[in-house]
Amino acid sequence: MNQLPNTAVPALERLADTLHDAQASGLPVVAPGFELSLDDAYGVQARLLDLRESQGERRTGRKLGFTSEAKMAQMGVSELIVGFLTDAMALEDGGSLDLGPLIHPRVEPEVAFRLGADVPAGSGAQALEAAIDAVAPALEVIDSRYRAFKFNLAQVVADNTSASRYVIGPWSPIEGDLSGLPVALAFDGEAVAEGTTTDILGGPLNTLPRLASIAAEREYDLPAGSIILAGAATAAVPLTPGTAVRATVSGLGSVGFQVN
Ligand code: OOG
Repeated sequence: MNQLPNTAVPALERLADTLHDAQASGLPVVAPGFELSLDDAYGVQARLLDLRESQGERRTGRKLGFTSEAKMAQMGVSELIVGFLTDAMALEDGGSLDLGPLIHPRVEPEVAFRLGADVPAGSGAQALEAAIDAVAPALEVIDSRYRAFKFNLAQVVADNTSASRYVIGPWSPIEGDLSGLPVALAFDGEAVAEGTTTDILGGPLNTLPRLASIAAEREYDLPAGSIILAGAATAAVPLTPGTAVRATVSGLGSVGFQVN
């Protein structure tokens, strides 16, 4: 037989394929047993994006993770990470989320930015900040493809930072530094998590230089219209069927969806 031994298939490609299949099937996988560098992990993530684009999905932006103490403490990691967003992950404000294809989804209240101009790779923090034209309250649904949400930093980067779905509320122009705004997450009208926008790196605008440096290092552009999720202000809360979910960011408004 001329069959190639398994080791001939690069382990990183196999990891990307495994994570892609887990996301599509809703069946979790065990985190890889081999040492994964952060560089390799971003490479796996880039392959996941290629796989999704080859299936017709379109990039819509980037999301940051571990930008608050609450999230770092919840997950036991301490470095900011970036993942990608696609149109297939977007839910309408006021829409519904089908839990069927998901593994163990959790939701987080966030702040989103929108780019009004192209930011070519390597443009730097000032260009990115200058290109932001609006801010909105947002919700992110994360759904680790790893069993029991158990991973280290490189493993969660490889899994596209657990990105699963996102919902954007009403856009408004940016006024002030956006710090100190109370953030609340409610299930069926009852608060389940609370924080303030200061919990996101002292203010969500402070995430932009970090995104600019990761985008420069990883050599990707951020086209006009891109959405940037600045990361959760609170710990993530597990989703249950039948729940009405709403995030409110004082001064920016609110955003919600219904879980089916
Ligand atoms: C990783 C995603 C973290 C955030 O806002 O901090 C994240 C995870 O917790 O599974 O999106």
